Amino acid sequence: MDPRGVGATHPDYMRAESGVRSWLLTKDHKRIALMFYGAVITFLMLGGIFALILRTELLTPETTIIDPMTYNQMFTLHGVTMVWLFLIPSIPAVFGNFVLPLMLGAKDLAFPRINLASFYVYVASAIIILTAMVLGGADTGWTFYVPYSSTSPTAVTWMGIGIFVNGVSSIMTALNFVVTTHTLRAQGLRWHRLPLFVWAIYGTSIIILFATPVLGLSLLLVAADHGLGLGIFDPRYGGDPVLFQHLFWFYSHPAVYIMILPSFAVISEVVCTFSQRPPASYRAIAYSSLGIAFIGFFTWGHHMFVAGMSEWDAGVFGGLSMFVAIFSAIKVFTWVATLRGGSIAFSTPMLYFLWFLFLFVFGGMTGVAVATQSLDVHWHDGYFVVAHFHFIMVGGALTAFLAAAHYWFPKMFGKLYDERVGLLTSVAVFIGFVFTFLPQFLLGNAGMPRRYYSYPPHFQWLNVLSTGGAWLLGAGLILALINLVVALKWGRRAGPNPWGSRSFEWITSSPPSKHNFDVTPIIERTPYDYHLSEEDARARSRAS
Ligand code: HEM
Ligand SMILES: [Cu+2]
Repeated sequence: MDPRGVGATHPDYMRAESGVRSWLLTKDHKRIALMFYGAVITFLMLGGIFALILRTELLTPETTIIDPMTYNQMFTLHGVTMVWLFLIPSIPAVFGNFVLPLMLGAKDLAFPRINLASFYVYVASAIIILTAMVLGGADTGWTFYVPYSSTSPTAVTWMGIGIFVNGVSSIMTALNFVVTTHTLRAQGLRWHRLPLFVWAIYGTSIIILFATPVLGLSLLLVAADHGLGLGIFDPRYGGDPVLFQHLFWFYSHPAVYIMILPSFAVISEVVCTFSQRPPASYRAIAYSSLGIAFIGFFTWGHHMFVAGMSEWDAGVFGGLSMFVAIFSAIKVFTWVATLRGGSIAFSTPMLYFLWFLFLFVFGGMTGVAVATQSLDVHWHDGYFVVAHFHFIMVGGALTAFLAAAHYWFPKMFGKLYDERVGLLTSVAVFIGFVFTFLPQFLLGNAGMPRRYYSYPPHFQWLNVLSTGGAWLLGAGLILALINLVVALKWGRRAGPNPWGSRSFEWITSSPPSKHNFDVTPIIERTPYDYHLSEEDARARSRAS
């Protein structure tokens, strides 16, 4: 038998063809996923460098390394890079692309060419955004609030166009996932047998399809206001700046779920695999993703409590926002209940799950607090909000990204990484994270505003803690990357299913062959049948 596993008679997808062309023009979802992988990691590093420059500047109350104007551009570039070039595409375009067809027992996504096009549109958007950075950057913050953004002397027009193009890429990927889930499921794979990963990616795709066009068009209009003086939002020409905020947050609040639902997708798989248990309630996890996707569209007003809103409206928006927290809590309780009575393995992905759980719950509860108008008026535009959204977006989405990177590493590359180094880097990431962002809640509550270049000296000690934490976090991430890169070359061979998971992507060899499965699978069970013996499960999920 091939060491890659059962039935691996064909060469794996990485060696099936060779040469640069065979990669750049590939229609294989697995290769496209790897190209996205390279790209999003590059942008994570770029965004990380911007972040370290920002934090280093804030080490002292006055000038440390850069001037105020550069500081403004730096936080804008950091936000734009992290949100649109890393967080939004990361889990769906890399892991979704790679494992979703495998989980469905399909040969590829429904539209392989659109998948490849989506990658190039993403690259084009990155090039436009990078060009804008070189042409003077932007100093508006990632939210591009008008009227400042329509008058700023920086390259706002280019940024707007770049983000518009980026949205096109994400819509193409989302469409592909939705159609694939509907049409390419293996024989026997009913909706209630889908891995929970698929449900959450499906929910994410639905949000992308409804929300992203609104953002794309709003930023295109900002670009037009800035470049052509169109006057949709610019009050000088009769435009309405508050309208911009409505449109921006109509996308950008759901966008936070575009960033976090894929994390839920990963976490659900990790929890079941490493406790060798079915989810405590499959339906609760599956349907709450759809609930979040739906309710997420009615909460955007919580970003505008201080933009002129009646107390009645603020109450309604606050209440609806808290509704989302109920769905998230359902998930959290279900994951924790899944652990009960399981045989738990504290491997690297499982450790990331624990960090995820702590940071997400903490960040989510501060969300409930800021959704209360009376509290938000005090915290708005301060470091409390910065801490809140980093707890969720970095603490939630980045930890899940790292969990996924370790969890599917053997499937993607056929190798095992060093577990001890994995655990160590994971601990460094967590401690670095807590030191970076916990002090920011205190800073915000004490009155330090966000986006400020200098601050009163008595805020310094908290800023020093935060900056030190950021360096440690950066070091942890680099070490995690090195560990995985080393494993690519020197790691031990992984069999088809090193974690003993029952999910369908582990049925095929590691790494999979070009067409995923050598025999078209028939699925006669659920992906969490831990009560079956491994042979039994295998027999119920393979064609003969
Ligand atoms: C699901 C994960 C979540 C993510 C990724 C997230 C992300 C964010 C981001 C990025 C911001 C800052 C936007 C800016 O730059 O101005 C923010 C602000 C806010 N979030 Fe969340 N959030 C999440 C969950 C929640 C929940 C569950 C609630 C309410 C129950 C909530 C309530 C708020 C409020 C009220 C603000 C505005 C605060 C202000 O600007 O004063 N968030 N969030
Ligand atoms: Cu929001």
